[in-house]
Amino acid sequence: MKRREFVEKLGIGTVTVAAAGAIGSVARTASAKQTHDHSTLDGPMASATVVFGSWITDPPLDRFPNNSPRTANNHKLLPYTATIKAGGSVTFNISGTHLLLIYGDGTTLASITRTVVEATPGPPPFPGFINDPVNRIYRGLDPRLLPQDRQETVTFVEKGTYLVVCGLVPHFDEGMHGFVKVV
Ligand SMILES: [Cu+2]
Repeated sequence: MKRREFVEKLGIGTVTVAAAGAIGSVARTASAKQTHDHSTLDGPMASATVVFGSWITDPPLDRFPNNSPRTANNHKLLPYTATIKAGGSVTFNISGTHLLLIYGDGTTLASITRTVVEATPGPPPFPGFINDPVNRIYRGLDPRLLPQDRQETVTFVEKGTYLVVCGLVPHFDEGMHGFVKVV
């Protein structure tokens, strides 16, 4: 099905035309943002995979049937810098208790305000998460609610160098981070 047919079937086309006619280019921009982007992007830089924490195997680790020992997790982003084309995506392969935070072009670790939320005295105690929304383009799922090991795939529209950080307080404090370069 062609894109225009699809839009018309949904009845979006009529609304877009009416809105654009009434209030001009602002309405057109807003409606364009609400429509899914079905353009294509090819080549090896259309997407990348970043390991966001991984399990250590020296000494050997036995997680069966459901064991995620805090001390057996390697708090690294691999690669440290992933490069993709604008409009592409990065899949973060998350292993362990981590919170994915992504900040816009030019953000540094030092520029993030260390505001802590969700810390609980326990038992067991929980150290909480960093919550600084300034320049933040993405905050991932709460790792307390899920299987710890999961994937989150994020789209990057604008060119720039994005800072990727773990928002779990002790990991943030030790500097668990990397970058996504969008070219
Ligand atoms: Cu972490």
